[in-house]
Amino acid sequence: MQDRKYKVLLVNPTDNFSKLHFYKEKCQISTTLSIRSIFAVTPEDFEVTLVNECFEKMDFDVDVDIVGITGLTHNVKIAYKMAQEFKKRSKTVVMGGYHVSALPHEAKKYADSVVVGEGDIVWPKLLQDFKQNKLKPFYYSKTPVDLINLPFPVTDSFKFEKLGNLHTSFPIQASRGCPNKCSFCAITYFHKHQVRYRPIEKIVEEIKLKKPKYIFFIDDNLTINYNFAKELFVALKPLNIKWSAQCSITIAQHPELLQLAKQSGCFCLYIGLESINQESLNSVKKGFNKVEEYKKAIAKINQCNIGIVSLLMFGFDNDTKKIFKDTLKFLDEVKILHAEFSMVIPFPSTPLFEQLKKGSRIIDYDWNHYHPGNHCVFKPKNMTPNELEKGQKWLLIKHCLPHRVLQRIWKHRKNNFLINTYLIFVDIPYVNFFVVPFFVKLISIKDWFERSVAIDNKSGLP
Ligand code: B12
Ligand code: SF4
Repeated sequence: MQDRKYKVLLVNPTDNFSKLHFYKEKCQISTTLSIRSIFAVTPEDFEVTLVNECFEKMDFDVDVDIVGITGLTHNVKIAYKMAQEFKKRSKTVVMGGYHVSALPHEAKKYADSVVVGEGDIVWPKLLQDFKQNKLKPFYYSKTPVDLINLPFPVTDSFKFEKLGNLHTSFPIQASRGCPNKCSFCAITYFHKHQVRYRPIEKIVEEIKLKKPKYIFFIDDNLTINYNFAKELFVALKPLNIKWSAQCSITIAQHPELLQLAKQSGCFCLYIGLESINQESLNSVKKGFNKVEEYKKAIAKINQCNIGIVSLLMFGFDNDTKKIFKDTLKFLDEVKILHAEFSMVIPFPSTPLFEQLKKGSRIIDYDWNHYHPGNHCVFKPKNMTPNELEKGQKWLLIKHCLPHRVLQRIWKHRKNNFLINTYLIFVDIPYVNFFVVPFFVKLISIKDWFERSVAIDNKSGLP
């Protein structure tokens, strides 16, 4: 075994949306902890560089021994292309993350080794094997990783990045996994319904150490365990932070928890309403969302002065073309800050993917198209793919028309006016590209321009 320091490069590849200069996309992608967590468990005899390709031009000729690349389904082709470029230069390439864990044999065509599942325990082993020239083609994370002793993710190593402000909130993970079985959700196969929690004192210690002002809890469902959530919110109170998180609408059934959330600094919740059609929800095993209770639940959350961004999907088997108009009407009636729309996407290995594949209903296996905004990749039951694409675009345009935007700002005028106005605007396509970078003073105009040019000139991408 040699005793020199080996060099590892860990890369977060860009995606086709970020390439369009949507500033929000780029900044938000910074909130991922995937390779930051891998960095944290890398043994000290390896020197690590992180690259977030959304912001930095990838230098394929960089002097490294081994490259680790993450990726989601919609950007995995970019990740594969990147792996090929590194392999051409005789670098050892390892891939990990949701998509390659679902389809490890597909990824193996591009990488020397593929990590299936969580990387925290297997990555150090893989690196030792690499040093001894014994790299295996696949590494499987067989048991769910215990979060108790995990080191804090490395959060200060991407260039061009200022985490912890409103726009690029500081990512913290309090738990992993979700016990629910929604058939479209990639968490279901990846974490196999096993939920694990970090010790609350460690979360507090991390916040005290890194001192962020704004935090985004990247958990899939922060309030799935009410006792844990309560304890967490109590512990957050003295820290004087502002935070947002993803959770389920069922939080509204727990007024005490909502109050604690607000008192501990919660300003916004991202809630997967998914659909206003109960039959659709039932069909994808999300029947615990009760449409008839939505309005009351939203009102209760708003009463606590917490803003809601609701996530909605279209194209379920019980959806007809009427769903778009019905959803617009619903959104006009309720007080939410903003809604994000997505066509149903069957991510590989989810029960939904298997079901649609079995019924020969998947019409497009180009992973570039597995992004919510653009393409319908399957045959919906009650409309054509084209009608689904058009319907979702129609809804997005209607939802973002100036009078509706102003109405939403007006409805939220009494609470967190600036933050809410910002959150509403930032989700409007193009606004975030032109206005946000200067508004949040993330970067100077000169830096912003140079970054855009750097991204345009990026080489080696499909
Ligand atoms: C933060 C987050 C975001 C952020 C940042 C996105 C980004 N690109 O990184 C925002 C809010 C922008 C976002 C948006 C979207 N997201 Co998102 N997001 C997450 C979330 C909640 C946390 C990610 C994270 O940091 N996890 C913590 C880290 C530690 O876990 P991890 O990523 O699994 O990494 C571990 C292993 O996978 C492995 N690993 C990962 N990479 C590598 C690399 C190497 C080399 C190795 C060895 C190991 C390894 O080791 C790590 C440590 O154990 C996940 C769900 C989740 N809980 O993970 C969804 C998730 C990743 N998102 C998902 C989706 C679908 C989206 C959207 C398409 C949704 C939409 N409707 O718009 C968009 C896409 C935006 C974009 N352009 O990327 C899906 C992805 C499914 C898939 N097959 O691709 C997930 C899994 C959610 C879900 N329930 O299905 N998201
Ligand atoms: S969609 Fe939300 S509630 Fe359903 S399994 Fe995924 S994380 Fe859990």
